[in-house]
Amino acid sequence: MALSGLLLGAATIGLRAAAQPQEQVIKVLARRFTYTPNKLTLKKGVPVILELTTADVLMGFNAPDFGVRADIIPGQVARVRLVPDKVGTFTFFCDIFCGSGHETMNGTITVAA
Ligand SMILES: [Cu+2]
Repeated sequence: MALSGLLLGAATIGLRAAAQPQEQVIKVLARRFTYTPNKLTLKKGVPVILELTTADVLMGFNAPDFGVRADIIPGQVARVRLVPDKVGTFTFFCDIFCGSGHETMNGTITVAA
């Protein structure tokens, strides 16, 4: 009885995993005063996970058009989910002062239909 319940549970988890495709993970490395990559190309309606890390100091990641922002703390991975819900080219930028050059620390998110 207990065993069959366990098996049923395992099968349900399997089905759920199959029904929901894994979201693409995009790693973005920040360093004074750039992001790598600094151009992201996404498809409308296909959410992605951004894994943000910094090679040197505390950085920010802000993509206001998609309501996404994060602190990128040295030694940690900041994970944010971005839902590209509109087509066009949008800017993301560092919103934590990180030195002279900070003002030009940005990149673009291009969303295609
Ligand atoms: Cu900065």
